[in-house]
Amino acid sequence: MRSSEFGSNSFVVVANRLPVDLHTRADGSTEWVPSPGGLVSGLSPVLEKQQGCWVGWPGVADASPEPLRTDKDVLLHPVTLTARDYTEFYEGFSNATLWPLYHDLIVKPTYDHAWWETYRDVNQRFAEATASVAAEGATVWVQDYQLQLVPGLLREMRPDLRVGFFLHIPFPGADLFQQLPWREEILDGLLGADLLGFQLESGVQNFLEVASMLGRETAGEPATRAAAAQITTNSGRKVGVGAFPISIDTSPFEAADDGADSERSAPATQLRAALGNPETVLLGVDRLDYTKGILQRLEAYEELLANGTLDPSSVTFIQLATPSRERIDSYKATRSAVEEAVGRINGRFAELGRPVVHYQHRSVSKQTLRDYYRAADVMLVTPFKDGMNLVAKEFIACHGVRPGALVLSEFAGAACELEEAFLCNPFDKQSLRDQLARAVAETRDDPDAATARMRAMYEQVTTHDVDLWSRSFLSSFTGQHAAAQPVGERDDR
Ligand code: ADQ
Repeated sequence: MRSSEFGSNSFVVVANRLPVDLHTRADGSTEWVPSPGGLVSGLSPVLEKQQGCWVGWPGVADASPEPLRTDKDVLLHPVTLTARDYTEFYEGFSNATLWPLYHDLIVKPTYDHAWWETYRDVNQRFAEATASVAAEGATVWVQDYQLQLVPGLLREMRPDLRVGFFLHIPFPGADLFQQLPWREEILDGLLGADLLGFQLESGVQNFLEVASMLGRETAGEPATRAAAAQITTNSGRKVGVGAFPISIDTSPFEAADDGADSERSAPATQLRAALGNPETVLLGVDRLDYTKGILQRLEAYEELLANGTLDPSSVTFIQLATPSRERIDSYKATRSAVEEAVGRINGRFAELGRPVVHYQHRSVSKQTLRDYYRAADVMLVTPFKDGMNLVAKEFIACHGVRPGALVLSEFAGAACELEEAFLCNPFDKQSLRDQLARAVAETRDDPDAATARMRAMYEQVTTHDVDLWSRSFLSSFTGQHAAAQPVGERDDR
């Protein structure tokens, strides 16, 4: 590519999805609506601050909208995916091969050579789009498992760029990764970056083992918010590797005027009144994904109602489940099982007009979500495996320093930072039941202890926000590690 063909953007984020999706209204006109998921929640504040360019898919097959600028001055540069790309690249290789493999085989991955070809083609298209918008010497930050070949492709097209890559989901152990027929190609694609970031040190460790297993030289140890480990590529280039735990933009959650600090806000109070003012409100908020353990948490709740530990007249459970990857069989099966459980539990324990489970299969606005976080007493975040889990952090930031509790899976990345949560093993029903019962009991019987836990987690989340995440990653490019807030032992696990 000649330098006269370079773009003008000095900071470019490349992600599978744009932060907005193109929706067609009933009358045929189109509108942009926020797209779901943790990657967008994490990255939007970073790009808005940098006024950069975001390269991504607009969420609809075959759509080719013109680039547009957001009201926060971010340039959105759409990449078109065909219906076939959607099936083979997005639903297929990304979400029926890589997603289950990287989440430790909760369902069995499918290895399909045609899907792989399409994954390669689509990565090529993302790399070309990025090369066309990036200025000479620009910083390009590639996101997540759908685009693991982009760093290598970009290095071939535009060696002038500084390329970082961040993986939002866990990176599996070498014994699992070696199942992947295209393990060499994926490793080479990733090693095209100058800096590779993972959520946790365990992900860095797994990646170093994979690189070493596939014959690359590795040096250094995993560290948090620093690229203290290095891999030497076949051409002799050094690639930095580190753990950069993602977090949230806490500012919208901290507005004291709507009651985040010590009192429940008016909308949250109204929400509880609408529920019949139960003594305890439990809350789950997830994409409807089999990794999130929604069914198992409902079953644990059901068993506590059945054995008398929880009284159906004093407790209610709200489960928000955002529709996700709805055409994939394992997602259809998960939805059916969840909805069957909701019906069964209400059938067994609800009184007229007083369901014990309120289930909503839809996205809600960020403001509504904040009202739910404030209204809830006990938040249930119980994935079998999760890179980080931003919902846990959003609840902590939003609920504030008041009695409350977080029941959190040991297998969510967030468990490394939120030690005061009621940690549970979602593979073990008894662990789920015990920790849920303990959390409810503490919020009722010992509000001081519950507040102390919430305070400790609130301080952790508000001092380790998304700004620290992006600063520490981006400054590791230049070797000047961000002056992190006090990094305690909890950061080193
Ligand atoms: P996700 O698997 O999507 O993210 P998570 O981190 O919990 O999981 O983020 C979900 C986001 O969607 C949150 O910001 C939440 O507020 C929002 N959301 C969920 N349900 C909603 C609803 N019904 N209405 C409105 N908003 C809703 C992936 C990885 C995670 C990692 C993130 C970021 O799987 O492990 O934490 O990326 O790196």
